[in-house]
Formats: sequence, C-alpha cells, structure tokens
Amino acid sequence: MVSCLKQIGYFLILAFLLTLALTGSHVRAASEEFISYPAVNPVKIDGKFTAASEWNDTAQVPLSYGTQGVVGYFASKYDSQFIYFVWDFVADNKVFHGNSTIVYPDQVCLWFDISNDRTDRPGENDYNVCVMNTGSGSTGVQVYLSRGTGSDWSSWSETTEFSSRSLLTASPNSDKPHLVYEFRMPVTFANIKSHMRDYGVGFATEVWDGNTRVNAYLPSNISYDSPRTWATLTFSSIAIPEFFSQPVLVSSLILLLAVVAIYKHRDT
Ligand SMILES: [Ca+2]
Ligand SMILES: [Ca+2]
Repeated sequence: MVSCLKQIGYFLILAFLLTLALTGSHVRAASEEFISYPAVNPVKIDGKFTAASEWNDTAQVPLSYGTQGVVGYFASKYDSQFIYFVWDFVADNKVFHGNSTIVYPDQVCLWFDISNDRTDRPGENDYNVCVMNTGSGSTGVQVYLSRGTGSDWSSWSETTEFSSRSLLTASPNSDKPHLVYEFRMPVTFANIKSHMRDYGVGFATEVWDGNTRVNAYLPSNISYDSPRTWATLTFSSIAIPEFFSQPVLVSSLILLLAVVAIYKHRDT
C-alpha cells in the first residue's frame, strides 16, 4: 500500500517536471521564433482574405508600433511548392505610391538568413525582399530583391520570381478598409527547402506606411543589417492545433493518467 502510494507520488513528480520542461521550452521559443504551419486551406494571392478562413489555419503574430500598439498581423504557412505570407496592416487605411519627398511607397519587407548562421553583417546566404505598393505594372506592386555581399546589401533589383498583391480591403481583423499584402515564395528559392525541416531559417519582417511613417518590425528590436538580431522562422510538420496548445494537452493527458492510476490502486 505504502510502496504503491510512493510509486504514484514519484509518477506525479515526474509528470510535473515533464510538463514544466515542455511548457518552459514552449515559452522560451515564442519570443524568438515564428512558426509557419502546413497549409490546410488554399491560398489565393489576390491581396485580400479571399475567404474568412484563408489564413485561420496558421498563427497570426501581432505587429506593434510604439504607443500605437498593435497596427497589424503577420502570418505564414507553406505547402510542397510555396511558402505563403500575409500582412494584415489594419492601421494603414490609405495607399501611398511614394513621392519625391518621402522616398518609399507603402510596403512590406522580409529578410531571410537561409543557413541561419546569424552573422553580424549580411552574407551571401542573406536575402532582403520588399513588396512595394508603387501602383505600377499589371499588379500595382513591384517586388525588389537584394542579397548580402558579406559586408552590406547589394542594390535592389526588381524580380518577378515571386507572386504578390496588395489591396485596400476589410479582413477578419478589421471591417474598415485597410492594406492587406499577400506574397508567396517558391520553396526552390535559394534552396530554402533544404533548411525547412531542420532548424528553420533566420527571419525578420517589416510593414511600412508611407503616409504616417509607421514602420513595425518583427522581431521588434532588430537591425536589418545584422542577421544576428533576427528571429527564426520554423516550419511545423503538423497543422496548427485547433483547440489546445501543447502544454495544455500534455497536462490534460498526465492528469488523466494520474486519475486512472489512483482508481486502479483503489480497486486492488
Ligand atoms: Ca487571398
Ligand atoms: Ca499608407
């Protein structure tokens, strides 16, 4: 009887420590890691939430700017062909195509450190992609690409290897018209595919509103010239858990096992 109670006691202590360890790693990862989930719902790169559910199968990360607080949301998901991104810039309610006094039009930018070697200066495996709302061309957006040289960034050149759109539209996060950007990158770009299953890629992103000069970064305190300060974008192999976070699920299972063990002990 006593030894059996002891066993249950040891089991509960072990279970508690396991929960603590799992919860700890979860919390620690959240501050420096963004997760791209496998796409369950299809994405159409049309610059709007094509269906309300288009982006609800992945994690939406708030973008904050100074005292204004949350100005929008960022999310990513992927399939065997593409990595998809959305920026729901709820605070930007006016399109700005750029002018001579304010150089940059409304835009979103991405930074990738493909091998995640977190160097001090941009190297040859570091890329910067910006989707600029210039109003030009057939789509109204132009995508520019720059690569690290080892000490700095190369000058931007326009590229057509990605798909992107931006519209002034409502979304599940705000019914007032605002800028939504959608973007997709082939997994063949810079052989990013070979790093998706391992530790993920170094990553940062920014939204910029040329009218109000609001620019919000993720992570919030980065230097875009220093990959060392970026976060990591990891690619989950399992779809986003719909109702339970991992620690809640683990705690529930442990509680269930403990109850079963106690009842079993009573019966004997
Ligand atoms: Ca869409
Ligand atoms: Ca704007």
